[in-house]
Amino acid sequence: MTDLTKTESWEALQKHFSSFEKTTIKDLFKQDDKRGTRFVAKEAGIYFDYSKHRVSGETMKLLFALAEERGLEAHRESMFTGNKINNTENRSVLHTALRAPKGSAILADGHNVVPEIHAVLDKMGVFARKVRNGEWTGYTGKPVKNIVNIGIGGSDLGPVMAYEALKYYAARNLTFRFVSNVDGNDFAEAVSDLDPEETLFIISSKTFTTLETMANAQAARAWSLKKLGSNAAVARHFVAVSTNEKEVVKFGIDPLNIFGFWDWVGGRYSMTSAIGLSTMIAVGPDQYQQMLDGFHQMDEHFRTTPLDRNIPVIMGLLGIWYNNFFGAQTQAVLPYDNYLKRFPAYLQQLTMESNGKQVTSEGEPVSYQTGTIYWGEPGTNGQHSFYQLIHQGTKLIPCDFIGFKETLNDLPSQQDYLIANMIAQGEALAFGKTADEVRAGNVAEELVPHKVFEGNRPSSTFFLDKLTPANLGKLVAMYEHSVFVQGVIWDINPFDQMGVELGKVLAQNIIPELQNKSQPLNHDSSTNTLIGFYRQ
Ligand code: G6Q
Repeated sequence: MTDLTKTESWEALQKHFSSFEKTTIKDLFKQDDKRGTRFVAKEAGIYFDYSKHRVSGETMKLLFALAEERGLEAHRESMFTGNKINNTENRSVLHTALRAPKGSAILADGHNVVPEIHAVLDKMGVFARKVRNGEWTGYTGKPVKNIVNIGIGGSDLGPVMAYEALKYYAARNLTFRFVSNVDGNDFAEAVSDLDPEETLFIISSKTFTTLETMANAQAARAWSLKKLGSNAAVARHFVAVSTNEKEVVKFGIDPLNIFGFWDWVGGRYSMTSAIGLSTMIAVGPDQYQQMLDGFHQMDEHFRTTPLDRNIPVIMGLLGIWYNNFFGAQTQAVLPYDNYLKRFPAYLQQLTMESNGKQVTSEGEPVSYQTGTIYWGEPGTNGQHSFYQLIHQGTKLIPCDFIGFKETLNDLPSQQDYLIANMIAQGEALAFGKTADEVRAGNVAEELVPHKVFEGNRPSSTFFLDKLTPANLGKLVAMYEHSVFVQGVIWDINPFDQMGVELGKVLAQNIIPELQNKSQPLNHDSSTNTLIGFYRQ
């Protein structure tokens, strides 16, 4: 692919940027009093207001031209039709097939994957129903009441986020816990008040070799068997979500209780695979299906809607505009819904593991910035901590506000306070408060500069009806596809994660050095000293 910075549309954007850079959001609203209704996309049940961005109609036109020049539409089709776009691992990327309706046909290596996806979904459904209605009993005959998902990274963040997001819809007679960290304290706290007779472990690991997950699975097995006695209990208290049947069976899990998936599902794209088993048990197969339908609706929107109304495309391109032209380093995600408290953490992996890449798909060093840093917390909590820097600091931080018109719990006045705050933040960031406006409030002159808000700080607002399983699916898919859009523009592979490997390998070297104090150390002087400190 042509170097991004040498493309015609990039050069046009650069030229446009130098004349446009100083235009403020206030100017843009003055120039066009309909901006607040024109820079809006209403698609797939999402109201997406991007009017408070530092873009004109011309900017958007040039950004869409960039997407076209980089072949976004063809790449998108390649992903949806199972081409091996994960070139470094020679794999298709078919998380969108996981939510395709029964009866559709999507080929990977010439083979329709949809029937096997639905076979796993049906199997998950049967199992989830048994657990939910108390039919799935433990080794001593007691119904299972506690579900502990053990997994890490992509085998943890989606399940935790979805459980928290959909807690309102979850079976309240069941307890859900999530263990990920190799720090034994994570496991110990998760099970401290649980009874092994009533506890089911879901060992979620695509590879079934991940150090953290295997260590926690062994701890869970020892904890269970201490009370239950017999190895035969494992089959009633452990199920696995994995692609590695051989290792699962070695662990002692009944092959009938393996929920499989495929190598064309990347870890951080796996929450709609069998990795979602804990979510399905929590909300039930019907509501889980509604979540999948929401994902699919967004997939279809992304696949078929023209670029200029396509929400993930617009989001991805705005990200490029700030990252590569304004030099913004980070992007805040600020859900105004407490159920979405783990959503920013989930997005951190999705966005940063995908697009934190320093070479192009062909292995050439990139000559431009890639992967924006994503971070955030639910509003209004963040307003009382880090929003200060977003409003009056020296950094440009585009924000995503996410809100719902209806609240799930019946406290309507609090819902008004919540949404008023979300809307007010976008307004304050964009328009600020001038020195004259501050003075009009009879402020002592020496305090005026401290109370000025320069404004011109961009934000998107996403408004949905309410936090349903379907709407959660749409939101996740929307970010997945915006990550893809950016990967195409930057010509990087968002679907591998070589960067997490080195630390894992080095840790394997250090483990025996910690356990055997006489083993000589051949690291650098800092690493040697740290190991020595621990050994003492
Ligand atoms: C995600 C990454 C990574 C992965 C974990 C867990 O895209 O590949 O976060 O999900 O390392 O891997 P396993 O599921 O194989 O245990």
